[in-house]
Amino acid sequence: MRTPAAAIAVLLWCAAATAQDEKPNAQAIYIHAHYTKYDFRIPMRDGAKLFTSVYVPKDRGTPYPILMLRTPYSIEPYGIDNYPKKLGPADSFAQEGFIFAYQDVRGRYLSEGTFTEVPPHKLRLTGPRDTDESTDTYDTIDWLIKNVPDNNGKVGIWGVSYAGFFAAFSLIDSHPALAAVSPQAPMADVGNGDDIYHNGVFYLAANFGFYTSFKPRAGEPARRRPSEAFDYGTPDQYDFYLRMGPLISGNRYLQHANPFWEEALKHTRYDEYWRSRALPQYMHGVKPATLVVGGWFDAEDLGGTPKLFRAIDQNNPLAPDTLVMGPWSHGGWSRDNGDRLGYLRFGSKTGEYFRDQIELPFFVRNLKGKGDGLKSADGRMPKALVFETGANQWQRFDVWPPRSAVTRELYLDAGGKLSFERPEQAAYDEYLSDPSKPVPVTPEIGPGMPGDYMTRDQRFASQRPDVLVYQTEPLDRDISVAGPPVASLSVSTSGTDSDFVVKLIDVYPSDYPNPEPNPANIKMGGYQQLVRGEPFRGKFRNSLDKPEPFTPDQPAHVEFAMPDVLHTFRPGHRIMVQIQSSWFPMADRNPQRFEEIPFAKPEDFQKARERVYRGGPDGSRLRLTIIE
Ligand code: PG9
Repeated sequence: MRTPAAAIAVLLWCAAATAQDEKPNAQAIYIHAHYTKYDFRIPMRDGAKLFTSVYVPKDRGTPYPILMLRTPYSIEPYGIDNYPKKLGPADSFAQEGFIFAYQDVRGRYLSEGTFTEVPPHKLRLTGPRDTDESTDTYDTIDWLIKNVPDNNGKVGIWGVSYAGFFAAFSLIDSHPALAAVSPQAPMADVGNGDDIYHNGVFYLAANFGFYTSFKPRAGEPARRRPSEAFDYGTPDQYDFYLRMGPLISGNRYLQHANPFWEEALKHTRYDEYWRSRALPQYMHGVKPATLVVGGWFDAEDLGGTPKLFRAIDQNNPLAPDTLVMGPWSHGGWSRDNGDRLGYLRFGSKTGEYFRDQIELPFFVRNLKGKGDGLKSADGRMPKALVFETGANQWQRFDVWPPRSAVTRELYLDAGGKLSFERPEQAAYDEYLSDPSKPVPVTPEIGPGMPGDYMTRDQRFASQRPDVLVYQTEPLDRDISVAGPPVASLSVSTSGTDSDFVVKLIDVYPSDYPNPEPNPANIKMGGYQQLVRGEPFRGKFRNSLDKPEPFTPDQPAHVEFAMPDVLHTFRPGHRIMVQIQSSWFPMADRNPQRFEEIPFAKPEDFQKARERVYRGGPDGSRLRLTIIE
């Protein structure tokens, strides 16, 4: 972009910012020098006005596309003289040049109307003034292209997490000017697989922490007040949640903080309340190019990301769509180098690669008609641009999961063995699951769901008597698993309900080198890296909407798909499976009695003897799609 002669204004702004102790970095200085900010109250079809800040390049006369973010988390900084330190999804976007529009969604901060948590899509509007997030997006785009001077008539939308949900929403009955959308870690199915429930299991630590700080607005539109972090009164969240007891006891902190907490506790089944909030079902007639982005180690919104992509891909064969999955935690691709996470090293700066080689070219191609976008040298568009963990390399596939993947079954066997040969001998292994001593997520004292727990060493769990462990011999060749691993279990419980958590683990050889430097003194020899783990609430084994008790000690079939992976188990490594009945305090505890769990009484939580059957035609196994 051309440098404008606004140096004095920028210097004054820098001086003011410095006086307020905000140190403007080079990017902030660039933004202030090259963009002018305008605030608009954009009218929706029902008259509600949504507050929108628009940053317009100063070199007037050149048409630019509009790149928009819609968020419930505030579009700070407010005020036309206050500029953010970043515009767009990554620093390079401001230099490339776009008109950036940021909007507080309906009912949040300076926007009028009423906010509904994870607002459902209305299949039928009651009249021309009825609205949902799809109409709000449509009305906003319509207004922007008609009122912001020098736009080129094309609009793109991106967003991570909650904003990713709003980005995905924009694909429903989209405005014709909407040309490119990137839902990133979109909360595409919060009732199953994303933030709130996973197969009927409530993600306690994720939600509790969130709702203590994310609260509805008290009245009229207002700026964000500084939020106070919840004081757990202890660094030990395992202990905090154990002492809190049944979920209903959380009401003493949350009842009047956020009604969504109470809604979540009321809707323990995957009922209409959750179904109506799941976006994949509405992905018909998608016209914009889409880039669906997620992190293999995203503790919050991994489940919905591939589901949303699959729905877009299957229902819209002509819409250009690509899935990007990298070795990232929640939103890590938007801020981190991406060369490491926890104790894992990925051999390259995967975050930078995504921002520079994938995200920017995607929007530049689809909004400016410049460059080749994501096309490779041979002119092919990838369906999936996916980082292969274990082998640490990017892969491009023209279908996801890749065409060459074949289904193989990995069977649990006697003596803690795991094998691709089906064992003839039928038997079982058992453990005692005690809700008063649930299996923790990590061995450390700290948060209930650390952001990188999905990369963590599981050796602490192998040592527990209430965790079953099965592993292969050291591998003599690469085994690359692509797509969703499926747990197919034959189990019984002495109670009438139980959870079953299945973890797929990569066991490193005992001579695996430690990282350098190694301040945490981590021992990588024998590291048991969590590749994928997912819990399942047994009473939902036949339907997530119709719970059924177990008959005590009678074997029952429990089958569920875990979120996708692309992971290569290297020669010398072993594949391990762990099975346990709690994963606390990330997952709420099951009293192991058939009942409405949030409202259980403390004395309802009882020990249960869990059996996992192996061998013979019905023995427990993992179904994997393996690239051959
Ligand atoms: N994924 C986040 C979240 C939403 C709702 C409940 C809990 C977490 C988020 O937007 O950050």
